[in-house]
Amino acid sequence: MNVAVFIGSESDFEVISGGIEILKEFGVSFTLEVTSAHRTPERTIKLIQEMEDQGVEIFIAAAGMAAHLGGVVAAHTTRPVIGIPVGGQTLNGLDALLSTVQMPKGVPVACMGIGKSGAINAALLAVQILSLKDDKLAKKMHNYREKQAALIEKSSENIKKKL
Ligand code: RP5
Repeated sequence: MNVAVFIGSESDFEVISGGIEILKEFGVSFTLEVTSAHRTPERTIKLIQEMEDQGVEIFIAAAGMAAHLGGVVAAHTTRPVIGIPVGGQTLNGLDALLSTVQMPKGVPVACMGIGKSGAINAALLAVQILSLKDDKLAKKMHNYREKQAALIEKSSENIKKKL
């Protein structure tokens, strides 16, 4: 198992599903658990230990509102933790963004942007970290970037046709 994805609530799943698709696309082995820093604190800590025992190298933590899941995970592992602030509540994710990004010094969480783009970037960042020691994955990432660039060039041609 390479990556453990923790979400604070089942309601977060829809937001992070794009990131899950990326992990699948790149063939990264992962597991997903719903676990909450405040509703199931013991379970969260137990899961971190279990994931480490299974060889998980990177944790992804997605939560909304006072999003302390990333910070709690980071407090219990020295492996990289990527945080995704989930929006959709009263403050549209600004609360979760600040909670995730403003970790006091000493225990970092690599905070992505709010919501669906953040979830996709979290998965891509995880792939990039794993690529450091996996040439096949690095090649896949290179191809992914090339495809993205080709799409932008195609868009440019499409728009020009409309002018
Ligand atoms: C957070 O509170 C979760 O990560 C979720 O984003 C938010 C709302 O949770 P639910 O009330 O939908 O379970 O803990």
